[in-house]
Amino acid sequence: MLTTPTYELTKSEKSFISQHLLFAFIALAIGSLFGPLQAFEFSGVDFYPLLEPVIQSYYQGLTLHGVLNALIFTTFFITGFLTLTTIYGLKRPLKYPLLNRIGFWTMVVGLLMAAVPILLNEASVLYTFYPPLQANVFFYFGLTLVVVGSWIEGYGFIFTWREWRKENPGVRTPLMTFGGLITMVMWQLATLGIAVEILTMLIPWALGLIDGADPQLARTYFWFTGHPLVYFWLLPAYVSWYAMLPKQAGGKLFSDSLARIAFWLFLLLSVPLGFHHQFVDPGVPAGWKYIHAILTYAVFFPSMITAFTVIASLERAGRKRGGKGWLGWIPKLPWNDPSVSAQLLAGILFFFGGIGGITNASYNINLVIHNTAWVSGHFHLTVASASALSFMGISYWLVPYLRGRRLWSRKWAQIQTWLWFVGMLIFSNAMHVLGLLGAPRRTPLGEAPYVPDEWSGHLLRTSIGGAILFVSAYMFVFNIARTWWSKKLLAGPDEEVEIPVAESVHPAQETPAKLDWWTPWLIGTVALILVAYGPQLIEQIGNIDLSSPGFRP
Ligand code: HAS
Repeated sequence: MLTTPTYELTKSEKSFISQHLLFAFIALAIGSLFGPLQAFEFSGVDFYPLLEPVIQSYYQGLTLHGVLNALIFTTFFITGFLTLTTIYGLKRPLKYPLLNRIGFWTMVVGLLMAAVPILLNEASVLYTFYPPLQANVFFYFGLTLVVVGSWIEGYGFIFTWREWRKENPGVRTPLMTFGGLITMVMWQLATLGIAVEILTMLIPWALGLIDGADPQLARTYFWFTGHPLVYFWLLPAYVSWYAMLPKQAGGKLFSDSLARIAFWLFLLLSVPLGFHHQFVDPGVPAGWKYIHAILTYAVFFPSMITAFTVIASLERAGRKRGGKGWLGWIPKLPWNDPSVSAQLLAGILFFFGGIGGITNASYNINLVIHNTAWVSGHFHLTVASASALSFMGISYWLVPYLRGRRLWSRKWAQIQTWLWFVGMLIFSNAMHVLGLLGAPRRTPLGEAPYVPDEWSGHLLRTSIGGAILFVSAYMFVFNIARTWWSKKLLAGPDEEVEIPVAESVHPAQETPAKLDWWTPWLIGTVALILVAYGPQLIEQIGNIDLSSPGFRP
């Protein structure tokens, strides 16, 4: 039986959140079409010529794959999901619903504005849009609006929380809301990098107001945002792993305090380490690279806390369900719930992604793997699994809840999560091995004359893994679409979908008040960013050299 709902979202709130998810799933459906094209191309099966003149190049397809999946699917899903965790966690409507609607439609306009030049092959600059690759100015305008729209939605969450805070002095912020707020505050700080890059360099350059761009400074601006971008993708999955999954597994969160410490450490450490993407950049002094490498090792820590705390919570749940021995609790977890299996499998894949991340972070080893297929293997285990597979798992209860309809097929959902897991193991392992053998990333290897025989088996595995992932992605899209417009409404209390809210073993109110106190953490975060980036930004801006002309692939 359901526990008494503490707050029932209104129809209009459910519809607003649904609009976010609709755009997210459309982006995923289109973006996922290009995944297998790249993967099959690796085995010499090149479908791109068949798509001409609509899609004119491998790089246009790769840009669509990266922008739609890594930027649009994630941003729309995350802002929709965090709207829910704000409203449901605080048990109150948004303070300024119109503000959040403005934010949402700003993102939509930005999406459409960026999509047109990409589809016209006027912005095949990949999701990192590094100059001197130059896109049509509307691509930059569009991305700017997507970011500004997410800022506005984030402020809407913060204003809602502040009003709740005034009315509930001394009460701990509900964990699902707390994690969402950390995510959006970190995002507001992190996106300052690309805001400065686009507004002060790329748009004037694309408009012809300045002769050229400064690729080195542009990369520094980009990676100021680029690494915390990954935690913008990851933390909403962590909100579910901490604040919902323990309940779905039939247990409780092992420690509310540890969860909050992990989120605070992500606020503190997400931004000041972007030079670990620039270990080979000539314009960044080695000393600063070392400092960012050390900070990268530090940001590893909150994820290790998460691994410990979430698995401890799952172990308690598994033992409550009769699990015995060291590992007997694992099969006792509710693997038959596709929302749970998706998130457990996402977590297992993320272990491998995390180990790869710490490998990337080591300055000398990075010189071996940088710009190789290894990195693509890494981020398919992280954003495409830890985040994307978790978002699919969340959708398996969230879409039925929002739409008041039964999930079309639990069986399909079950199979989909395991197909993603198996396909990703094959795909990402092949990409990691190819990277170690020297295969470059962002390169149509199928037609490359330099491909040695020793790569062929791994290129084939990449294609096989990619095909399995494509089937899994479209099983998800089809299942969600059938649910979205299903005629089978949820009928009666036994069918109602509950928003999972995990209690913690020790009540959240016992968590030290300091772990709900923003000022010192915000001051520390800004201070660390200034220390880690200030001197280098001053030096690189002081030496700015806007002489690199743009070119289009
Ligand atoms: Fe990364 C490059 C370092 C995490 C995404 N990363 C990338 C790129 C992307 C990306 C997209 O230091 C390519 C960018 C480009 O286009 O050039 N990354 C790290 C490190 C971490 C890390 C140290 N990355 C992520 C996450 C991402 C992401 C998260 C997306 C969501 N990454 C790098 C570096 C590069 C890089 C360099 C540059 C490489 C180069 O040279 O270009 C850490 O945050 C990782 C910590 C993670 C762990 C794992 C903890 C495990 C957990 C699972 C628990 C299990 C559960 C389930 C709950 C320590 C939490 C259990 C199941 C049961 C059955 C019990």
